[in-house]
Amino acid sequence: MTEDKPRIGVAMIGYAFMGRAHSQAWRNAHRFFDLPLEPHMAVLVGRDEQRATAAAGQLGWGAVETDWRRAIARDDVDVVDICTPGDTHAEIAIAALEAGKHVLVEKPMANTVAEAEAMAAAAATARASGVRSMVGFTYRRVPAIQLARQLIADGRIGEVRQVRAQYLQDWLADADAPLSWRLDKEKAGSGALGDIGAHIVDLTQFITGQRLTGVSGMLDTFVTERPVAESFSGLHGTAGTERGPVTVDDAALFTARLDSGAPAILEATRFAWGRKNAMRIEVNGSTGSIAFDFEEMNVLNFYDATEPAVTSGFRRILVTEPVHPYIEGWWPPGHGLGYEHGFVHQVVDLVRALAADEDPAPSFEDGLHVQRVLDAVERSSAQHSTFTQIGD
Ligand code: SOE
Repeated sequence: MTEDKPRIGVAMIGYAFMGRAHSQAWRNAHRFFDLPLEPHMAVLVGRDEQRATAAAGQLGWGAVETDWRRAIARDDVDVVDICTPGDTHAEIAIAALEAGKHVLVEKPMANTVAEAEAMAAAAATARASGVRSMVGFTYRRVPAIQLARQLIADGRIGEVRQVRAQYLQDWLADADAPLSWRLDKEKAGSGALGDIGAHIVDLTQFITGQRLTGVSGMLDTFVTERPVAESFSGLHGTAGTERGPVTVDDAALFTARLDSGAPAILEATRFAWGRKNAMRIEVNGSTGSIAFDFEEMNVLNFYDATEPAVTSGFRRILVTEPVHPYIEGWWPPGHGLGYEHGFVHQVVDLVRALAADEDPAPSFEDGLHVQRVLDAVERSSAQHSTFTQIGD
């Protein structure tokens, strides 16, 4: 412990892919940024004591609990970090808030609008007592995304005319890739729509400063049953001989309108062979465009239509200068950041907000709106609301 820094105790629930990403953030944030409080990784929660104990040792947690209820009751826990599948988010978050613990919950915030509404209500009640809450949309904390938001807010592309956002992965494009909780509606709430579509809904709103007000969607499931996994590492499992049903969407495509009436088109799929984590957003304005692709996450492409034709073109901004958000904590220009740094920046912003007794963003209200968008896409797809058959 740093002598003059008070501690903030953390309990993390769940220790798979997101648990690993969050753990390195809790370990590193105060070592790379000047924080008013020093995170203390008090306890990791996992149902299997032996496996959780091994994970705690590897990831740097001080203790293990097999029941999250005991973890949120501990006096050395101030923040509860929920890294479990979506079907547990509401129960754990509401109990933690009611126990006076700040809450960070992974995206999507919940599996249903009703759960998200209950979480937002609990957050509003807890806020009155200074207990804060935040949703883990980490891509907001990529320096290039922060720069995109700033350029738009500063009017550098004029009035927002159109948005196109994609989140393309291919880890399920192999029909024999085994089942995981992300393919089970009971556990995950939805498939590509909530798992990665939630990110581009949040980012479209974050970058433009506008909310989605209406959608028209299409959901498809290409592979309806898969092998049951015998074991897992990250997103990839080892197929067994049994097979089971896929109960979620494989691809989500939808159009939307923003507050201003501007149209947007969004697409989320885990079947895009060759695209590994291509989270892309392009905003076209009246005097320019910005374009971002997470597979080149240190770069923002900026087109200024007011430039003289002789020098016009997309400018490739390497967002690694000390003047850019968060870079002050890291490396010299051009050295670049990775996927894990968004999680560190999330801890930095959360700890600074808690120390200042301020609400971190995105809030549970923001998470509830994203949930409402996801639900509207599902309802629109089910109703074929604007799908017009083309007669022959
Ligand atoms: C799987 O699609 C996944 O791990 C998402 O669940 C994460 O939110 C995203 O950051 C990476 O891909």
